Amino acid sequence: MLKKTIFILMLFIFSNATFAQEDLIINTYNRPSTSLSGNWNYIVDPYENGYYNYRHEPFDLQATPSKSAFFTNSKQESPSELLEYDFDSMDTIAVPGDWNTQKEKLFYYEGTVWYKKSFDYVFMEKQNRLFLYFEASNYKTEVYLNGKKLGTHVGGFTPFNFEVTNLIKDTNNYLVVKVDNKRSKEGVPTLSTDWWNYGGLTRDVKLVETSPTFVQDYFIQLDNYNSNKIKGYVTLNGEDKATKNIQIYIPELNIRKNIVTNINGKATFEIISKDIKFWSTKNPYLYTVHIKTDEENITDQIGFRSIKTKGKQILLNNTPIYLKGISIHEESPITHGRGSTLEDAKTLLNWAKELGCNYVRLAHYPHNEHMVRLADKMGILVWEENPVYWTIAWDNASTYANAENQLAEVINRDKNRASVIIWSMANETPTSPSRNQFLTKLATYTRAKDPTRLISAALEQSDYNGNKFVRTINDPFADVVDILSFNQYIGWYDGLPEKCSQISWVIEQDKPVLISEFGAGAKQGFHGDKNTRWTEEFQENLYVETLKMLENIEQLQGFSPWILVDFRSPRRVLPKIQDGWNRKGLISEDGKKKKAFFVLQNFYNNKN
Ligand code: GCB
Repeated sequence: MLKKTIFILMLFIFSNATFAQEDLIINTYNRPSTSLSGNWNYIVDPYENGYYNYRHEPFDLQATPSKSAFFTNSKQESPSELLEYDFDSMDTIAVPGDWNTQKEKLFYYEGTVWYKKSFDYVFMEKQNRLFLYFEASNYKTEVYLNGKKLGTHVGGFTPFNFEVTNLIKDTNNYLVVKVDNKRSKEGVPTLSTDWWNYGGLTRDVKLVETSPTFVQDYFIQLDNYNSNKIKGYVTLNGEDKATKNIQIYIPELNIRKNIVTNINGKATFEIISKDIKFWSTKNPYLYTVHIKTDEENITDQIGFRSIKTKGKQILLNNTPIYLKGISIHEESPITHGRGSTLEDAKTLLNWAKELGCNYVRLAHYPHNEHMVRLADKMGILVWEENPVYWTIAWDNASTYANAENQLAEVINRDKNRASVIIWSMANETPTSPSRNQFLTKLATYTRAKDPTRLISAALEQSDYNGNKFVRTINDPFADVVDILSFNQYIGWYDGLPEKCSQISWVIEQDKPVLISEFGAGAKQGFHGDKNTRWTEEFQENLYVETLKMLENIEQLQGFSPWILVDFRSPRRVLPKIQDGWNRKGLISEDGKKKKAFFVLQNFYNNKN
């Protein structure tokens, strides 16, 4: 009983501490908005001196916080007044952008940085509402506008928003944001990862203006089991949300579907049409869909396709598809920091296309919205992933709530994207009863929230009945997923590439198999024989041997080798070779292709 009470109490504390994702505004991509991107003043605050008083009590919990609290953005009012900060005379940093690659001194910094932006705002219509929308901020974010706390968000890769209608002024608003990227054992991800912990307001921050009652959310997808049916829901937010007329208007299909909201502002619908042109990798057709109310006309570009599995097959529009993929980290090939722009997305996805891909694994956390929007346009299927990576505090209730919240936020954002076909729960997590329970709960939650997509996780392989040369998947979570995916590094962490020819696979699950990772490190331009580590020849040979080995897996439906481009990782310290980079890219960080790129390209070009 006591345990249960503590659990409920923790959930309560946690849910107060995080943003309630139910309020997330969908499709800010196509709504009227004002970006706050540009230069912001910042203060580096490793001791969180602007957050806690000297008794380590948070200023923002005090009835009358002192002017020392950074969120008050105070100014010295007389020459004799003691005040030990001043945002306006501080250096500036660009938003969006990580701090590590913008400021040399902050390259390895993990801790708190305060951001301040002053701005004016004039409403387009007086009666409208205004929301402050963060596309992402890594990792824990406290937001204050004009001296008032708006809330806290936890998680580095998903959007969140706060209503600011009643706080905003025509001139001289000041937005103060505390971003803390300290890693923690209970975090998602946790202490140890193999990527750079870029801190800061890594994606855009914007003001979204809406009418008093507005379209907050919608889910408009093809029915997986009836390809003449588009179905879903629309949800309104506002005082006038009940019994409101909404029209779903799709001009190209001649569809005008009128629906009426219930008391909660929600309307569900089904539309039958025999003329739907299906979205596919070969013809990524997107319809312009209008969601109209008396006050608003929200438009979105939505593709209609079905995705399901049957035995060992993956069916896109009821036709088997082989996933020719590659894994990608969200790192900019242009700035070599956290990627966030359309230009970054174009460079990465064009490389994937050049490689012959029809599929990408966006590892190991949700990437920015440009990536999935562009994948929709380019006809590239997408695996999206929750940052439940390696070891996680499986028994901690708030860790679970955090993981679920991050997943909910990315599903909310991307649930209308045709390209997104897989929600991945986790990567390389060690099996145990509490881990199995954690992941199963996440999968159940995801299925309820989005019954239209497939569930997977990057699992691990193991010896079959103690035989080192026979490999299998022995993981209870394999029974839960729709697609059986696993990472394997035979030839790199496990022997030399020639070992691949000695390995056979016994996979007992009657499910499609996707190899979520394989790879080898190579320094672009370093040459030698095929058994010399770090040479392009080693990596090339590993690809040749691995592709031969994997083709013997009867259920194999594709893979996403590790990885498109070399990426920064503090774990990778070997001088002259790694120098802080994970070298398993098929392309170097400065855009040069390695030999293995062409092995995979050739394989994909010859594969239907
Ligand atoms: C893995 C991880 C990935 C690493 C990769 C590596 O299994 O999933 O995050 O970067 O191996 O390079 O070791």
